[in-house]
Amino acid sequence: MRTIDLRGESLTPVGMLASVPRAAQARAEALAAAETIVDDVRTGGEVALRDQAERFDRVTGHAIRVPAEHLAQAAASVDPEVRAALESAIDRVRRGSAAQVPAPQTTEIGPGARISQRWQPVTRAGVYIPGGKAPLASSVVMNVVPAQVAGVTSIALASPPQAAHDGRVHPTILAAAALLGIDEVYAIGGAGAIGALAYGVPGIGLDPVDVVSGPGNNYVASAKRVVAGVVGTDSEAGATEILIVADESADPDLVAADLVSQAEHDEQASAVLVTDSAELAERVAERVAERAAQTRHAERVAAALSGPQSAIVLVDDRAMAEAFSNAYAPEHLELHLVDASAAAERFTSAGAVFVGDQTPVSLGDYMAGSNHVLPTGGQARYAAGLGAYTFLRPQQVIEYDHAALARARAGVVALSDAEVLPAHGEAVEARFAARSGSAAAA
Ligand code: HSO
Ligand code: ZN
Repeated sequence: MRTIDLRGESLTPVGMLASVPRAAQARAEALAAAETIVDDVRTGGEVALRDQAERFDRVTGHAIRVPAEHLAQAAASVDPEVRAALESAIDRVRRGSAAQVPAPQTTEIGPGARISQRWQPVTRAGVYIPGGKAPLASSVVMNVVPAQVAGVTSIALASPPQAAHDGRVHPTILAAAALLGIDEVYAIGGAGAIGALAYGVPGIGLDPVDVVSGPGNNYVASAKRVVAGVVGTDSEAGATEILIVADESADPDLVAADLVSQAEHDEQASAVLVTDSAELAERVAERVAERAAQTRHAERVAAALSGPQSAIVLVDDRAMAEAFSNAYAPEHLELHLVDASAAAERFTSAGAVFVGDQTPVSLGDYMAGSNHVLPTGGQARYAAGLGAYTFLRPQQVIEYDHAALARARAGVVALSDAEVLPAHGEAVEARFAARSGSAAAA
């Protein structure tokens, strides 16, 4: 991992970002390809899905709608320890997501004038679970549980058919779905799956959904951009990122372990340490090299850590570390600081914040009870991770009685006249006019 010394530099947020640029994504190309794939599914239905499965997943003749017995088999044969871990994760994420459903609230604007704020679940959700480098069964939990907690009653899940599993969805993904009570599962992968969920596939009984969520590669993220506007989508979860802010009190080995843990996902993953301690920087660099050499996915980790998107960044002080982190807006932020709990509130831009050295990101990936589908690429500046709110629509319900309307009457008429939209004012006046033949006139 290279070290960048920013000490003594007075950089703007843009300048800081330029020193550790995220891995470039060939976005235009992926967007064009995703557009074609989604369009083929929309117009070609099952035939297009089978063609894509053959081209991209090397699978033919498979069951696209996963039969109930495949789900039952997967649930029965999953390793008992994995099953117990999934059950525990489901319980923790369910409890962690409950706070994401706001209670309805009624505001009295005046006597007889009420506005109620309610949070309405969407009718139907579609979740996508990738099957690429690693079959992420935990992502099934992270997508489905918030939808269920939000109150969504119809949930469809799509995941690629796997050549290594007879064209079935990966068995651990099926087991997780079964444990969550999901019985509508489709063996469809990539951008085509996003199109299928958004537009539906009548030939196989797949009805369109209202919201599509879930992580995926560049093509999946691009497909979500293609269908945005037709359906709601969650924010983009691209290549994993970890940014650790540490001071001299930090344990270099724990910092190194956490950097390597997220580099394990992807050659494009970003692992960044920001510290004001030159000594810690040196020791972390040593420990990273040792751990990276020994780890199972050593090649992938080496690629991620040696890329321009990963670095150890030396800063002057805590204020500069905060400025860097807030500008970077990492997917995951870890604070290894002597006063981590108190400091956390100053780090305002991150998908999720992991406080103290006993709270590694990999805890959050599986068992913390938080969600691991988080905004990447700096989108944490404005976007949230996946949560129950992804599947909720805030709505206002307005109710006035006649006397309350009377008190707002003049205001409506004045503004409607000012906007030269007199029929607006007339609609209010109609409530106060004596009408021939009406009860009011009698
Ligand atoms: N760290 C990943 C999520 C994940 N890790 C799933 C393991 N399984 C993206 O935040
Ligand atoms: Zn992870």
